[in-house]
Amino acid sequence: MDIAEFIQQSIPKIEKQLDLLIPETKLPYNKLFQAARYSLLNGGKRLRPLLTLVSTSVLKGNLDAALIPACSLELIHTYSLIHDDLPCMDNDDYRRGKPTLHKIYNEGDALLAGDYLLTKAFEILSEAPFVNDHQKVRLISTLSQRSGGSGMIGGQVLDIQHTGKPIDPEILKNIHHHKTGALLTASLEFGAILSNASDFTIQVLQQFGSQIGLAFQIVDDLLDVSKNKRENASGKSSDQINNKVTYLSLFGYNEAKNKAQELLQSSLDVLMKIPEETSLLASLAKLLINRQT
Ligand code: GRG
Repeated sequence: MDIAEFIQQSIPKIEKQLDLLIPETKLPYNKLFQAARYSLLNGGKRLRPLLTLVSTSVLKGNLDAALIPACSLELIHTYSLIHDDLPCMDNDDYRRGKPTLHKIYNEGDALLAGDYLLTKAFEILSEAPFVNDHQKVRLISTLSQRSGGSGMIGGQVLDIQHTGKPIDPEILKNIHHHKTGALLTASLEFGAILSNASDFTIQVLQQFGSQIGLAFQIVDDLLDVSKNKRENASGKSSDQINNKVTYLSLFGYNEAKNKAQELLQSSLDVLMKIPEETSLLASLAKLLINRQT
């Protein structure tokens, strides 16, 4: 099976599972679930669940067991986007072409929907079918580290700390290593944990994740600017409005593009260190880094 077929088969399963995980209720506070669904079922690329399913498949793990853990990553990702869009952070009005959650509801409801998705992610991991207790503990530990203070949240704090100030490439790399790379790395590690892979394989996937995480962020910076040139009257991206240093502002278009390609190439080299047939993962990395939208 090639990556296009794999994605075509996997996306409907991920979408269906996400829909089932957060149903509407008859509770008097049903708006919590409606708000969470508004952001969760809103057309993301589902990249993190896909990375888990592809890494599980490459390492010959059980794909049925991987589905709920894969979705837990999307819950965390969605919470981070909701909180990142809030007025106290990036103050964004639109996400994926639609009004952000706090614009439809209000700040308090959006904050709580994010909190709910965050806690729900760990709830579903602790109850995941076909996953043994040892694997559950490793998944929970990995997700809390990668999304917490030593990962995504740490990266967000570092980002805010440096907003509006000149920063050098090493600091920018460190911000995105934490903010973007950590959750992508967790997605790959999930596949390894579910497949009982060796520590060596996990280390290789961590290196691969870190490199594609940075390359993905560079491409996101480049696409963000071209998208905003087309869609905004100001032609400015949220990063530009918020006075944030990006790979584009630091290196310029051509050098940033070259950097993404260099990182992609070194990620593919790293992948060759494990004996398994990894072409599905390599193809997904190429798709991500060469995407145009
Ligand atoms: C608020 C705790 C907290 C963390 C925020 C992830 C994050 C940290 C902020 C989101 C903004 C941002 C630019 C993050 C970098 C990661 C990134 C490129 C996110 C977009 O991910 P995609 O492209 O999004 O996978 P879709 O819409 O496809 O789900």
